[in-house]
Parts: sequence; C-alpha cells; structure tokens
Amino acid sequence: MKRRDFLHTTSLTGIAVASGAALMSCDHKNKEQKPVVSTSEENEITPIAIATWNVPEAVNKAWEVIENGGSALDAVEQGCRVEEANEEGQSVGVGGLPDRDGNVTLDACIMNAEGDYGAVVYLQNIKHPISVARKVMEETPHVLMAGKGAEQFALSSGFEKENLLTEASKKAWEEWKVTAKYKPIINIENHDTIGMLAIDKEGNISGGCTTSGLAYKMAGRVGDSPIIGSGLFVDNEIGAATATGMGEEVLKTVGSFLIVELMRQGRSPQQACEEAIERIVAKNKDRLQDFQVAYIAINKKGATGAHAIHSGFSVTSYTAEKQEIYNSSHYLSDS
Ligand code: SD4
Repeated sequence: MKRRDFLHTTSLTGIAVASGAALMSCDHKNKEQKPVVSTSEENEITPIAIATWNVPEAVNKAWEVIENGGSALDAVEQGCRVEEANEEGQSVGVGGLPDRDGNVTLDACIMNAEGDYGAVVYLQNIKHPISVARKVMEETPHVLMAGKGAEQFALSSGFEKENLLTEASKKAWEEWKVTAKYKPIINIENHDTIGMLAIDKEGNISGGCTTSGLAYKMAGRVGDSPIIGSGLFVDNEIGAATATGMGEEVLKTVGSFLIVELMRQGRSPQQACEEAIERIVAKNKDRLQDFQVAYIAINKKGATGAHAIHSGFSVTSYTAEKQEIYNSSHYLSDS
C-alpha cells in the first residue's frame, strides 16, 4: 500500500490530501498514475465528477450540481455545456474546428443510470449538442438523430440557430487549406473532446460526451464520441467509461463498453482502461505514433482509472475529498 502518486499539473482550491486511499500496485511500465481504490466501504457512496482533459470549470460545474443534491445526469449535462460554450476549446461546441469544407459539425451523447441513451451526430448550428442529445433521450422514441433532422428537432425544441465557426477557428481552417494535408495528429493538448462521468449522492451513475470531432475531417465523418459503447457507456450496476482521441480506433474496439464489461468481470477501472488500450495497441503496433487514444473509467464504488497510448493525457477529477488534475498513465515509453 502506498499513497497516491498523481502528477498534479494544476493546483486547485479546496484540495484536500487523500487519507488512507488504498492503492493497487501495477507492474505496467510508465505508470504516472496508480490505480485508485476507493476508501469507501462496500455500500458507501462516493460521489464524483471526472472528465477527460484539463477542464476544471466544467468539472467544477458538475460537482456543484452533485453537491447541491442534483442528479449525475444533470451534473454531466451541465458540465459538458461549460465546454461547449467555451469558444477557446477548439474541439467542442462553439469554436470547434470545422471539417475540411469549413462546417462545424458536432457529435454528442448522454446516458443515464437507467441505461437510457440519447445522441446526436453531424449536428450543425446548435451550441449545446449534449442538451439536444438529452432531449432525444427523454422526448423522442429514438436514441440517435443525425444531421438536418437533428437540427430541426433541436430548433423545434427551442434551441437557437447559431454560428459556431469563430474567427480563430476559421483562420486555423484557412491556414490548413494552404496544404490541406489531412493527417490527424496525436492529440496531447490539455483541452479536447470532453467525456464526463459522474456519481451523485444517491449513488447513481451517468455520463456524457461531446465533441466537434477530428479537425478538418471529411464531410460526413462521425467519430466514436456519440456512439453508445464506443465514446461512452454507463451501466449503473457496474460503472462507466468514456473515450477521447482517434475515434476510428475506439469504434473498432467498442472501447467504453469493453471497459465496463471488463469491470463486470472483476477488473479495476485502471486495469480495464489498460486492457482496452492494449486491444488497440495490439492491432496498430507499427502506427502507434500516428494517433492517441485515452480512456477514463469509474466503478460503482467511485474508484477511477485512466490510461492512454501516449503521455500528455490529463484527467480532471472532483470528489468531496479531493479536486485534482493529473496526467494519466500511458502505454508508450517514448512519447
Ligand atoms: C472523434 N474521439 O471524433 C473524437 C475526437 C477526440 O480528442 O476525442 N479528440 O474521434
């Protein structure tokens, strides 16, 4: 048993030193983060809000909802909305980098503790796809809506039509067009697609995932983020997982569902994330330098895991005990 050994990249207010957090030792190379085992007793509830990347405002918002007794579903929706509205985040919502034709197209999904799911893909002109996804889940007989139909549904539900292409993203796209080389790069930014998982005070789990997808993607391309089981999966009996990075590889391995199923079989969230990354690694040995994939996961007890192919993947996590941003462990030693 050792104390947590997280690499803190940012110091946040209200950070409390975790006391007595049990750790599992892990022999995989390059661990920066040790798997966390919750301090909670078997049936104790450990509320948490956790998200991919360095997104303290979003996670703070989700945590506020949880602290005030709100549902995990409200928490993830509210948290994701913060990033969707943030013009500086160029991979989510307004300000997202466009496809190769200059159109910002958004993908998002949400899943609640009952196992209900709603999603939108290729949605344009609407700032909050996560909320449209929730409406699809709660107010239609469907789970997944695309393109114009999704936009019409959003408009008829009271969402406003807005221009999502900011000057900064337009300029970046125009610069890209000079060479127009389509080569998705390893994303090691501190800020990207947001996948968020939460447990509320009732112990219920929900998740959300929202993105503008890969920059300069082919028109019509949809990634993993809005697809149930790939970008996100929640099973209230077991836990939840969400993904970021090269969606094609996550889709091919149905990564988030895989992680939840591995936890069902007894893996810790950390072990499950590592195994899901290794599935991708095994099939891509000679092109690992070309892309990043990262996962985060929680189990029913509030234990967490996070693992990526490359270094540089950060995780933001709030519990009553601790608020932190840390770098996940990663598979490759040379990145
Ligand atoms: C996608 N997974 O569209 C998303 C992109 C992403 O960090 O997560 N970028 O493939």
